[in-house]
Amino acid sequence: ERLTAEIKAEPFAFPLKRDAIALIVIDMQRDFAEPGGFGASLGNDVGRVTKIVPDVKKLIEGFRSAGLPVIHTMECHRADLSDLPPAKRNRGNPTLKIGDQGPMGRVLISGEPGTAILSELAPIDGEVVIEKPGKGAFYATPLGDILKARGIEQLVFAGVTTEVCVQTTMREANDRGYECLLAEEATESYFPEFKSAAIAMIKAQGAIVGWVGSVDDIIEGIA
Ligand code: C5J
Repeated sequence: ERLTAEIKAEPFAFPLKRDAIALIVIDMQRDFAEPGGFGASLGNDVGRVTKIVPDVKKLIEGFRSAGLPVIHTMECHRADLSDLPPAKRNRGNPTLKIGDQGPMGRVLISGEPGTAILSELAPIDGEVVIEKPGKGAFYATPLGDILKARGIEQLVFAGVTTEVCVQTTMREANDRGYECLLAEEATESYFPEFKSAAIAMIKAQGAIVGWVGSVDDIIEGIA
């Protein structure tokens, strides 16, 4: 029998399926959060990302305490760059291109120090970690098969950046039939106005992409 409840959310309550929900934490990597990384090389204020770490941690711990799955993603590429389209490598005129040697190793390359998830938010044994070459976590990854095999039908979203990798993945998930709930304080953008706009467009038209809720309400709902 399916355990159901509701989580307080916008634009209306999220219809929780307690035995079919997972948390997906998008790209909380050093390269997007620390000076000297890829995000900073594009001219961004990475301090905005660091500020959400306590809320992301709280949400991860809420899922772990509830015995529910936590999935992590990392935006990164193979060392030989075979999964990096030139159109992506050359975009944005960054001081450091993907694959270049930077202060934290080769930028956004699998296994390099800067590519790692922030130590406070590191995956623990048994948690799925998806390495993704795109902005969306379903493109060119095993995520869809892993969710299907585990009977996951609903995803709570945290991570960065709200309007890029988080929103792209939410839209990919929504089109694949997942019900998506974004944790508002556990996501951030380098641009505050883009976070607000992404949240507005996600929940508009009766949750056309998904729901938005607070970290506390989500933790209370799954407990
Ligand atoms: C970006 C991401 N913004 N994780 N990556 O390039 O959102």
